[in-house]
Amino acid sequence: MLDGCVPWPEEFAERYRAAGYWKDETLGEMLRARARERGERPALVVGQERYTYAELDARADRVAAGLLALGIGPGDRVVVQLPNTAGFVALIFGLFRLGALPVFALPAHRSSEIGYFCAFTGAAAYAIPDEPEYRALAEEVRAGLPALKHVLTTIPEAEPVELPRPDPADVALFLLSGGTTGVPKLVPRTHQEWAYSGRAVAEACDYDASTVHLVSLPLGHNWPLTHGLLATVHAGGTLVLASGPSPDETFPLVEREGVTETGLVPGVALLWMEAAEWGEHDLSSLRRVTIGGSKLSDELATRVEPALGCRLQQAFGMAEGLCGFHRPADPPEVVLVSQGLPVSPADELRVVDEDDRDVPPGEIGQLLARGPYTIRGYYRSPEHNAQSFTSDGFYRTGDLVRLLPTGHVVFEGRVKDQINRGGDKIAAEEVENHLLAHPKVRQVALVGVPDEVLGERGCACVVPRGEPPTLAELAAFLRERGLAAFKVPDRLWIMAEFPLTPLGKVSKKALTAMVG
Ligand code: J2J
Repeated sequence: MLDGCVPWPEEFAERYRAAGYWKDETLGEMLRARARERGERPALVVGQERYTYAELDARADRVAAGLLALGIGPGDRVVVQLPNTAGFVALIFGLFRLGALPVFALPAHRSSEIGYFCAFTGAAAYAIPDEPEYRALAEEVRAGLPALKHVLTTIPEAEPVELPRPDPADVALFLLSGGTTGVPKLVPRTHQEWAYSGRAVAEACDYDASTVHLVSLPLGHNWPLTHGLLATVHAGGTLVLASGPSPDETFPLVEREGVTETGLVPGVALLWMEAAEWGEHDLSSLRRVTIGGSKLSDELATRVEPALGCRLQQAFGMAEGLCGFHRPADPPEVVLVSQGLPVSPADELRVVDEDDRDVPPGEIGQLLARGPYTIRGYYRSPEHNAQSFTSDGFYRTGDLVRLLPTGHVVFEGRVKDQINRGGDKIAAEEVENHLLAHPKVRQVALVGVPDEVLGERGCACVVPRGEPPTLAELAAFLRERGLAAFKVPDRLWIMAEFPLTPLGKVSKKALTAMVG
């Protein structure tokens, strides 16, 4: 396995292979298999562009050859920051075929994040849309990064060539962790286990060739990548991409393409429900919407099916692996109050107290997870790994949950210092570190405050140094430092001093109660 990554112990790898979870198949071969079986079937629709499986497969081969001709080869890292386009899909399958590793950035990331991803992974290339804003961003991060040889504003293509086969057990890509630390952590995923996560989602959701899945969230996130791209390709269905979740764009697409499935964060689901009341578009092809990424309130959950005229399913998951979806046979009383059931029979879940002891069944504790598609460690992070994983390989999710007798997971809160702003995860420490560099900030703590649409928003609690800063000043400062806009606090709370815990640490719990 790639240097800096933590492999599964052989005993587990053996078990996962024997049970058929891990197959001797790369991600590139997964697409090839579909193209062989059903080459003429529609695979991908983006605007007016349409690709059959055979066409997408052929383009992936040309992209792999085009990358190689540029000098990008097996093992090279490529930071991918593209909107939801056909080029995005072709590029990543080209990279998988070549054995080069995409690092999935989000469109909202700016120089602070992108510079870090490029430097930390030693990226050879950075793929961006051909737009002035992204070209300027690329110029900015390129200075001081000699390893970054290419900025790709178009997807290179060339006559297909024979390529060595990547090892299915090796790392195929990097996802970003929502994280809780000062700098984002990178999640290495291998061909065979990540492919399995897509397969397991397809099976849990009963996907088949008639599935038409619309992705309107940024595709470079684990949820749309596995539930949208991988599960759909596995089932031989059709993937439809929208540039964003606005009903103006997505509703006509649902109608035109006969979309049957889509995934939405709760805030977007609310928007869709309101827009559906206008009844301007025929949404009757929708069989189901899946809501996840942040907690869907029980109240909103009851309104989804009547408003959208299709079934509701909830989903939870994490870039680190474990994910859960409801099953078609789950009764409404389970679907309305839980976030889903783990997708693999081999997922191992523990719910523990502060001393890592299992809590009694049905009680709330931190969720720990281990299994055939949950990582054993972050990339090149031995110190974080010692904290984020138990000695026997369980990932500490930082989520407070309880389990129903049926095994369904109910999200009850968090122990990790992270804000979930409508599905966008913000590591408090990362933003605090930036704010501490502001001359008017003496002490700072970022906490979440409840928000009806987004679930939570960020509030910066600041003890000033002399004259207090304004929110606008802090926002401009963070943007100047190249931080993604969704991490900029929505509120500012100026205080003379912070409440402390008995140990003398800043009490975020007390702060949250004060500002909430
Ligand atoms: C409450 N919190 C949730 C939910 C995720 C499927 C779906 C989502 C993600 C994802 C994903 C939640 N209710 N329904 O990767 O495959 C919070 C938890 C979790 C964190 C992970 C997938 N669904 N969360 O959101 O890596 O706190 O993945 O630990 O972005 O989101 O975030 P992320």
